[in-house]
Amino acid sequence: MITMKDVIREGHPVLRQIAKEVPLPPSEEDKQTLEKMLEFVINSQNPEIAEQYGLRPGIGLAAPQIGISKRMIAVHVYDENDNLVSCGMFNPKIISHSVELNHLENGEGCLSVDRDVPGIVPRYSRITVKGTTLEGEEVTWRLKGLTSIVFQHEIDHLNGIMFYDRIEGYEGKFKRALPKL
Ligand code: SB7
Ligand code: NI
Repeated sequence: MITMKDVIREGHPVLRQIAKEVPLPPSEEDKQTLEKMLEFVINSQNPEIAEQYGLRPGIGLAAPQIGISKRMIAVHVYDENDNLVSCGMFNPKIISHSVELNHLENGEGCLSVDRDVPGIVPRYSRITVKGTTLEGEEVTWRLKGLTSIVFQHEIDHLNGIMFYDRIEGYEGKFKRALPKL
């Protein structure tokens, strides 16, 4: 199983690389990796398992965070209506987004960042994301609220972007300018 010792910390170049598209249908190996990523995210939210293995709770994980530069993310999050979004996704892509922005009141954190970085991380309020699920289904989902923010955070990892790159006025050793589109 994946534990914190598998999680790559900031400063490692893999977190700054553009992850590669996963050829579809995914190989058995890629599928297994993504299954393990989702298992990690779920485990991290289980107080007993998290305590036993020293996991930091997380609501998402991107493959580059375990040193695999491929476009795969896992998300396990309850939205504001308590609906659960729990999925592994290959090649997630934001195909449209709102003009309106949103942010988490208490900022964001990252399993690859072992410190608090306070500040507002501007995100789109709503996104439409397209991708292929762990089950092999090609899906197009309209997301809002926390779920939308997690997907944006994870897809940023696939593009080598850290959450603090988006914090205006934050300056730190690892901060980078946002890439131009
Ligand atoms: C706050 C936390 C996360 C996403 C959005 C807001 C996830 C934290 C875990 N990760 O580092 C996943 O990349
Ligand atoms: Ni992160």
